Amino acid sequence: ENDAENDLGLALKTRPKTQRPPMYKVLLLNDDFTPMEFVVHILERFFHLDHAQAFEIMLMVHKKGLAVVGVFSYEVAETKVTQVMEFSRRHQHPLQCTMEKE
Ligand code: TYC
Repeated sequence: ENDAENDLGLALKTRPKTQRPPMYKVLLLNDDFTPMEFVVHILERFFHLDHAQAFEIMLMVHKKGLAVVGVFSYEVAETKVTQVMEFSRRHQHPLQCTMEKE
């Protein structure tokens, strides 16, 4: 904490602005073609979710159109997006993964 003084000479307590790095949501988007089991596999492999959590998030995306998979620093979020996009492309699935500032 910092002490400050206003122009009446009164000591004030002010909070120093602690800068936290911005965090990024990683979003998974629904499509009509990617198999459900493939999405579950992606969530287990790249987001370290157990099978039940992975299945739950996959179903949420399937029903709602998209879901937040996790919240990460910029670098980690970007790595996850790249991993998902490359792995999906390599298996010829149109799965889309994006990131968004929180
Ligand atoms: N909608 C897909 C299907 O019915 C499953 C799916 C779920 C696809 C989540 C993408 O991010 C996704 N096979």
